[in-house]
Amino acid sequence: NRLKMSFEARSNHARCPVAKRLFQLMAVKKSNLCIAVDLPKVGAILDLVMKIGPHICVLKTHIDVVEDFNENFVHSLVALAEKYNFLIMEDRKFADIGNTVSMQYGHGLYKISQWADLVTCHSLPGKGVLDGLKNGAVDYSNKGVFLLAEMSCRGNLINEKYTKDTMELAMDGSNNDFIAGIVCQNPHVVTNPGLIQLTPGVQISNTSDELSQQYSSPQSAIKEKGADIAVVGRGVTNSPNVAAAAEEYRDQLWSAYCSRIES
Ligand code: BMP
Repeated sequence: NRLKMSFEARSNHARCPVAKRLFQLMAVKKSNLCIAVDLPKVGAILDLVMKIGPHICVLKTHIDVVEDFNENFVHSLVALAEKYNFLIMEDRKFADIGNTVSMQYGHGLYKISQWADLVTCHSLPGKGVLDGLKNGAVDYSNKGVFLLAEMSCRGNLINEKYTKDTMELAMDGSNNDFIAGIVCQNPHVVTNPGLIQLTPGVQISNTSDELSQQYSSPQSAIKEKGADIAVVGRGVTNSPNVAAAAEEYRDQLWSAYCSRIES
């Protein structure tokens, strides 16, 4: 049962090298917190990352909300990722035919494959979307994908069959060296201990926003929903003291993980 296993033990089951690296990083850093930095200005993002860097295992970006994007920005992000030892995930949610996602991943303004260790991807187009992403990376052996099997927002159209079929796609022998994990909301989706469950929609002080987002507490995300890594966005970024907020979420999430594997 992967929910009872330590991240160290699970690193031996990972087929994707980046997932292995991430399991080990989490164990060493004692963090299963991913922060979503959904801010429009480069300066504000870098300022925030310098404060939260010590507490996170993954920094999640939406590069297309940045108004003053430039190449130096991604160089600075990569330097901060090395300094504080975290991975960068671009939450692009690729969802097109292979040829298109290959260009979206490797080319265009953002050249995502050059700086993001991890990306998110919808399973909707099927195997072609993964082949396209592999094609868009110069060397995909140091890259990984998180496939969306479920979403956190109220009213989303994903059903049980879609989730099950997504897991079949993820476990397919030709993809499993590239799939680092699964984005989902319940503990029964991910059974393979080598895959990492990423769960967004986590906040301490709110249960929803005005645009259908639904939140659970750090404890519920880890112990009831089966998250390995929890994604926290506005719970930290809207806080008056982001460093203290990041530390608080990190402590709560890590204790919940420790109590899950010990119980
Ligand atoms: P917040 O904690 O501020 O609601 O941010 C959640 C983050 O996680 C956003 O960046 C959003 O795009 C992402 N996300 C989500 O909320 N639900 C999902 O099902 C998948 C996501 O990637």
